[in-house]
Amino acid sequence: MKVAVVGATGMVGQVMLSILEERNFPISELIPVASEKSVGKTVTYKQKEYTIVSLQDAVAAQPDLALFSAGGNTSLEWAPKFAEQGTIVIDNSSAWRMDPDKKLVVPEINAAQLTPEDRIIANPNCSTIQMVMALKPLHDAYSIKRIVVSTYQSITGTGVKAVRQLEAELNGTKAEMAYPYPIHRNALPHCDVFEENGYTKEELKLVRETQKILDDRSIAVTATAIRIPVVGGHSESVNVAFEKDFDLSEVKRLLHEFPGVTLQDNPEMNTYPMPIYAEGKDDVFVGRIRRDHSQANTLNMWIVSDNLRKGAATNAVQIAEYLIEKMVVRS
Ligand code: 11C
Repeated sequence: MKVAVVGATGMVGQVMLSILEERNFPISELIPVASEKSVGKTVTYKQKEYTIVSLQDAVAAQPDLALFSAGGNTSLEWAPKFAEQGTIVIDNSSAWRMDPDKKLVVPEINAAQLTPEDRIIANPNCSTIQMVMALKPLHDAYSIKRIVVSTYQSITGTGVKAVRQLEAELNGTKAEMAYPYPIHRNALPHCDVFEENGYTKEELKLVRETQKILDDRSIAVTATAIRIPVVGGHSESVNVAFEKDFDLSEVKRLLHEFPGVTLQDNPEMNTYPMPIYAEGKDDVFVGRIRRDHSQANTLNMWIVSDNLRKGAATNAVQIAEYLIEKMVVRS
């Protein structure tokens, strides 16, 4: 396949290239794409250098697949230009996620919805992906009524500017500020921008995307998203109320059996998920599973995943692999 990686120099783009390589994705021609200031520079893929091209040149090259991680505005403008000529676009931005005509896909949950007519496919937000991965088998078994989620999000979700801010704070040097406040030794109750209703966009993504992926608008979701000085992944404290009662050992079995989920839950041994250990892995890790005794049929758990991998690049590549496997596109 001729594959364009749009946003190839960004944090997700770089991980995307690593994952395509690790998984030996069938690429006949790689087309790395980035903003005008990076055109002519190179990226490395399978120990070879590839020259970065402009979006215009990438469209002209007519790739079979374009993996976009270049922000919402670039996706809104350019994804249709690729799609119109037959390229399948898998878009990692928020641009198309809530478009009723676009599928919002986590392969383990709803890839079966995909058809050859889907030309722009939306990859969900990282914090949503890891939460729905853990919730899907439980929703199927007990039917979710309400979710209360608080996130503890890695600075890599903001991008390289945030990583530089933290490094500068640690080294006592100067860097451009990604956040309105220091991030070292801090916790910012502020991920993405504030909306008029007092929630941030990140919090609203957790509400709306969860309902769309689980295909159930009746699920009540409320979220608080926090940025912390961590790089390995996002963590989430999730309180979930079900219609039906559950058995804790069955909850653990369902999570253990769900593809892409790893159970790490043994308090006696201090075993629970942590971002430092989730970094570089593709799974979603779940632990601290316990009954909420303050309310009927309610569970608490802790979910951790590498936001650049399953939360972004891995999920996008898995969608592409599904399309190939089901012959929606030729490889
Ligand atoms: C963060 N979740 O950690 C964001 C990054 O809508 O794709 C990804 C933003 C998005 O800040």
